[in-house]
Amino acid sequence: MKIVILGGDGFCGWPTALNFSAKGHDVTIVDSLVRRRIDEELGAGSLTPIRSMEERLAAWREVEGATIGFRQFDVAHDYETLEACLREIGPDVIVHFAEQRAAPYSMKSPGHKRYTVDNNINATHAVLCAMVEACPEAHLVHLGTMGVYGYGKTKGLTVPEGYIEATLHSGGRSSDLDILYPADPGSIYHMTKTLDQLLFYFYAKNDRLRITDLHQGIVWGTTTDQTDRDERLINRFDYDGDYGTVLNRFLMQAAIGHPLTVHGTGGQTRAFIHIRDTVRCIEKAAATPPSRGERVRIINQMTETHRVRDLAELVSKMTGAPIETLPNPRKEMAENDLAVVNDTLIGLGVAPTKLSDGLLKEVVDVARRYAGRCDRAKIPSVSRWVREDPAAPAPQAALPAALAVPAK
Ligand code: NAD
Ligand code: USQ
Repeated sequence: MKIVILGGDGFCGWPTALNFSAKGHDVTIVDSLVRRRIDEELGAGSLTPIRSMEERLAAWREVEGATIGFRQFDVAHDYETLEACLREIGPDVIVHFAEQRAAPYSMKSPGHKRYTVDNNINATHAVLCAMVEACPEAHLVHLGTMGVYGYGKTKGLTVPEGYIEATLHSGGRSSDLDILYPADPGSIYHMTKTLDQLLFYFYAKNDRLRITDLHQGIVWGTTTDQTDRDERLINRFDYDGDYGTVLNRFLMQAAIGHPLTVHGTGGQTRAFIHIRDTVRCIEKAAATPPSRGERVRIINQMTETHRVRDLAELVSKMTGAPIETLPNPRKEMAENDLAVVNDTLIGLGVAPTKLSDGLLKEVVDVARRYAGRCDRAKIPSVSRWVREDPAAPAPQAALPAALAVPAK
């Protein structure tokens, strides 16, 4: 298949591109490399020494004998280039990772909130719009989030895959129908993913585009069979207070002798998936597109749920790292339960990688190898969901000009 990977320089995108290429597909990465500029803005790069895109692709050619194409442009704002690129390649599948994905980054300041909405909504809309013009038969596989469902308001229900049967009451009448599960985002970032869902709904209905939305849990781990093949193919490992996600942060903190940073009671329950299963699930989903005219297919891309404090205890028991309970910088339920349907992923033949499979130690080993690159000052999560003093001026965290929402 001809596959375009939007956001293919990122943590999930790079191993996905390598996996498709290793399976013999014709892969082109599109990325503006904006994440590398955000690393510079935050002064906190990947713990692992990721190479330039040129070096990555040259290493892959050497190791695998396969060529991956690369186009550098902004999917959200360079529409003509995007449409021309899709017209020229004529992809069978487009995998869309090209969004700002950190909840704390999206809450840092008015500039970061606006940047996240502008980038994510315009990127998704530009892709859909360009598909109608250039490749209406292609299958769009989008990386969404479990966070669209929200946490703590599921009232004991198991979270279904995207849709829920509802009975609506109005004007003394009632009607049964399947609706998108009510959205309940917990950050500006998560909110953009709920808005993406409506864009998908419209384009599937109006233009009969074939769309799969993968509601993915928190990804942990860092290596895959392909990234392991050469150090120049190494994947990103975020550990800082904005982009580092909870389990990888705990494993990295344990590796460098930093206390494990539990927010609040640690009673937050979240869904998780290992990066190797992310890559496998995307491969299977790409190969099984919905038909034209079918509703958006939604898959819960997660393999298990865990409570944050249980993860901290697990990592502490494994490594001896102490646990530190910190005031929660986020506005979220202190305690929540979470049960999730993931029948489609299992039905596609993905055998879930579990925390119990011994891979936690592998992440600690990777973190220990590159511990010298860690800047401990970047570990605390300093982005606040709510201003402590509403009368104080809004935070003016500087957004680099290269990321700023363009003036009209
Ligand atoms: P990442 O930040 O590592 O990668 C995103 C990539 O997209 C970066 O290389 C960035 O440069 C690129 N990009 C962003 N905006 C762009 C634009 N306008 N034009 C071109 N390129 C652009 O993030 P990731 O962890 O790989 O996440 C990828 C996707 O998966 C995101 O959409 C995210 O919401 C979703 N997701 C990630 C996780 C996780 O735990 N990492 C969990 C659930 C869902
Ligand atoms: N947390 C801690 N300590 C930390 C970091 C986080 O206790 O050091 C807590 C947070 O307060 C939160 C939970 O851990 O309750 C998860 O935080 P996270 O940063 O690991 O995950 P989140 O912000 O939800 O975002 C990540 C990805 C995002 C993806 C989402 C999937 O960055 O792209 O969409 O996971 S999900 O959580 O299922 O919505």
